[in-house]
Amino acid sequence: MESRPPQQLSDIDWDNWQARAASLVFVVRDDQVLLIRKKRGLGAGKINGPGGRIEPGESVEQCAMREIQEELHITPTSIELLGENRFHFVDGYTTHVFVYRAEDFRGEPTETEEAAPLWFPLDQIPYAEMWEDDYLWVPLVIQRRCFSGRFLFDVDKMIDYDLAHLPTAHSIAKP
Ligand code: 6U4
Repeated sequence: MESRPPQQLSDIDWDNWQARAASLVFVVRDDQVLLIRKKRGLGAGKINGPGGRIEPGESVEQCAMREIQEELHITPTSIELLGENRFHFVDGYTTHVFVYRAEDFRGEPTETEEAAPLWFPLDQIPYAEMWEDDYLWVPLVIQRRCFSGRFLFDVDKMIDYDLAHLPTAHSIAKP
């Protein structure tokens, strides 16, 4: 049956919603955050955290560690899960992004074919060059608070969202 594209979150059947998991990692060190200029894939040209989609057989933590290694050639010494964001695009694309914070890493952030590293002071995060939802929840990552968000996008325009603060990350179910 042909159905109308969703226009708001309530048009989506969230009980049966499915998406490939993905990761984002925000390294926060010395009052700065390490971001990337993404050079290819979804969101190319935007500034974001390093991350990408899960591969068969890996956990979402392993995905987060692999993506930051591939994109910036660094290895976080530890990562902490803080949030999850469900992104639904009106064309039907979905991605379930698990958001991590790291305090430190080994290696030197290095530009690769996928990404260029950029450090920003915590009070100068470049939201105008990031995905439209990021100003809503990146501050929670900086404050080390937990959250769960759902976002409806038409290409890169956010048309609806909700964002819940969570007391802990325990209620986030990982694949
Ligand atoms: P691979 O090839 O797996 O590295 P990539 O293009 O990075 O693919 P994709 O296309 O599924 O993966 O996009 C997932 C990545 O894009 C995750 O790192 C999260 C990020 N992303 C997608 N929509 C986003 C949004 N609205 N806000 C945000 N990050 C988003 O902050």
